[in-house]
Amino acid sequence: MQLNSSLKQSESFSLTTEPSPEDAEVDQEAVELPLNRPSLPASTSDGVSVYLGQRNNSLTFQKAEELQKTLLAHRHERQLIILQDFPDPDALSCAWAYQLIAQQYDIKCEIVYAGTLSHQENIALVKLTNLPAQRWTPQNVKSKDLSCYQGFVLIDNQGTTSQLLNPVQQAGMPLVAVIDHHSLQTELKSEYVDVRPYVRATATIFTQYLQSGLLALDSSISQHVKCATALMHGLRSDTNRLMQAQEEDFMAAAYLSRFYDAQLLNAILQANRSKRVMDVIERSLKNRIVQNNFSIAGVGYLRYDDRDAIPQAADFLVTEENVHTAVVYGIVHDEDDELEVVIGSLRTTKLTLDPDEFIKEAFGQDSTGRFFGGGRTSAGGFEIPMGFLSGSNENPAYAKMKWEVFDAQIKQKLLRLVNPKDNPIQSE
Ligand SMILES: [Mn+2]
Repeated sequence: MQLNSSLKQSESFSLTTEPSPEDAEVDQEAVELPLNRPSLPASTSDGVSVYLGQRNNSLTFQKAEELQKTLLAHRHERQLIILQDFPDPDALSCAWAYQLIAQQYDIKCEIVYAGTLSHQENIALVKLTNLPAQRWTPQNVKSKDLSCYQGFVLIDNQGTTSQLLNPVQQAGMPLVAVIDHHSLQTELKSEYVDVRPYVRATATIFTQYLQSGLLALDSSISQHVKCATALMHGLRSDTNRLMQAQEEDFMAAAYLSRFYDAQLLNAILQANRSKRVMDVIERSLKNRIVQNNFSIAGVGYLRYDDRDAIPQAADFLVTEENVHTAVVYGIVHDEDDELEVVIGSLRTTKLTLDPDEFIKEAFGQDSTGRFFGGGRTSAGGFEIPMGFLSGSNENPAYAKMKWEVFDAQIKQKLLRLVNPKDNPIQSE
């Protein structure tokens, strides 16, 4: 066992024997987690040596160690893990991994999101693995006693895509950790920050934490196997089934392959598309315009629960020959609140196109300086609130006019960048 000497013993970081499973159940007073130093021919409990990519092994170790210190400082607390409103497999699996890591420090975490799980694969993931995520709408968060949480954590997002950020900040809850792979969105005051935009999936970062020893996966514990399967799913779905994976992601997948349940993953991936998703894809095909290898499609109005059809339609449109980038958008409406928001997704296979830069350039910022969207490698998204223009769609002429105005404005903003004449992004 190796322990970094810089860790103070006073932090009760005792290196005694492993706790028995029963002890672990009752109380995890003492946390005994030797971190695996990657620079040494580190060995995990099962005696298999750990290899992390040369470039990042010291960073990973340093980050794992820092996270451990943060968790130690917050023992016996309760934390909220806040995900984006429409959490994807990467976010869900990493939140679960964080929860399991934190449990060892007697930190109780609840995983919450404000929107819906609308992608059939996400629903299957949550159901088949019993993933402990809960929906907290902006309405019912008001009835929650937020004072019982001593901190919150943002995973696979930086708060810009969650409606829960405001209520939680207003309650004065401190931000304990941000762990993400999207480009830095805003300066966040967080005790622990691990934002690595060059990593393809947050699941890769979390797998590296596990490899560093923050949680020793055990194939005989069903929850560990399910969490490893979820992480594998998150990693695959954020790397286009590993097509865009890089060395670090492959190394992470290789490590997870020792623990994950291939049959379970297969069952999750077997989830079929709903008829409504098929309808949105059909609309996107019908409405698309293709210019300079960009495919752009507005799909009109869609229900809140079908919101995830938009990225799925973008995934589909980008597969057309001569298309390298697809943007699909629509007006998503929440029938209860008469709230409407334009939601869009971008998918690209063009290596030189940075979705974060493209979306920020296309749509700019709102009056408070907040960008309407952003992205990561190969994918991005945006949300434009419709404010005063929301609702009143029972008047079909008004609804039609409203869609046409938004459709035209979004197209203008996108085509300004797609058009090679004054396009700063397109190189060839
Ligand atoms: Mn992600």
